[in-house]
Amino acid sequence: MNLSLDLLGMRLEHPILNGSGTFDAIAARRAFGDAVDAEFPFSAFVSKTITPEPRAGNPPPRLYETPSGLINSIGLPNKGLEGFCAEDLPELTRLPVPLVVSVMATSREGFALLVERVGAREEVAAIELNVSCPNVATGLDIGADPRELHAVVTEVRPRTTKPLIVKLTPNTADVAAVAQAAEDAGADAVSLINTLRAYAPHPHRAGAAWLGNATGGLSGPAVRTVALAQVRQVAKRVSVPVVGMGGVGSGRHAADMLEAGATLVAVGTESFRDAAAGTRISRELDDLFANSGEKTA
Ligand code: RRO
Repeated sequence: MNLSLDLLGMRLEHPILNGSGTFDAIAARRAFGDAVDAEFPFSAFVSKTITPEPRAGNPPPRLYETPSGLINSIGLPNKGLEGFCAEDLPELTRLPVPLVVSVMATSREGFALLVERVGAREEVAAIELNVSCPNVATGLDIGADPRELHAVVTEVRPRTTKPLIVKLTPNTADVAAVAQAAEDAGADAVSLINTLRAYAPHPHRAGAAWLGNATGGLSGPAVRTVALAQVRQVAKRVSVPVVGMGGVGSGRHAADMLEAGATLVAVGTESFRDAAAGTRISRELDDLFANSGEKTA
């Protein structure tokens, strides 16, 4: 079967991408050499989220394993806009697939700066806006509030001609209303879900938190059915393409996302167990379609 598609100005060999922050392509190349580029697991690469200024990230511990899931509280460590453009962008440009850069800020101006600067680089095929954070001026979680999100996307939309993908948070009352606000303000696509807010109690100290930052985000198989419900809800509401993710670990899971209304599927936590999961899942999806005779069966 031919799973390739043209979407958001990108030629994609199959519908499987990585979820932002779950596959470090630069570290993989350092460890495995050019083999990583020769059989890259994803049809496009989404970078770890960057912010305007460098960040050290959260204090450890940063990970907690749950039954069928993983809580992370990484806290967005990154080199900042300048460091990313100078050091990481040249490395990521060598990848054999289109590059999507994920950005996050705590103000409309911060998002505007990132989008303008990143969007001006011809190596960048599309920009993902990670809105799972509060606006420091209004105190509202940008991705949890339709009006706040509408204002952010309206601010950044005129600053680039590159496709804008808005990465939605599941930690909101009405994810479809937030998705609708993103589309109304000019988003070209939405992606979901980011992680579900979660708390891990310390195993030995009563009342204490395990994670250095107390709370984190849950991902992995445990969130897959939540993700499917939200992808269905959003895909029914918006007409822009939906990138579905959350606990996808097999071709069958990817097919479930497509049936729920996604056009592309991202793999996240599964890549920690198997760095080649993207390749396996796209092959399994291919086999499923070949055997069923149609793409949506
Ligand atoms: O860096 C993180 O802790 C993090 C981010 Br930016 C995100 O969007 N989702 C997540 O689960 N962790």
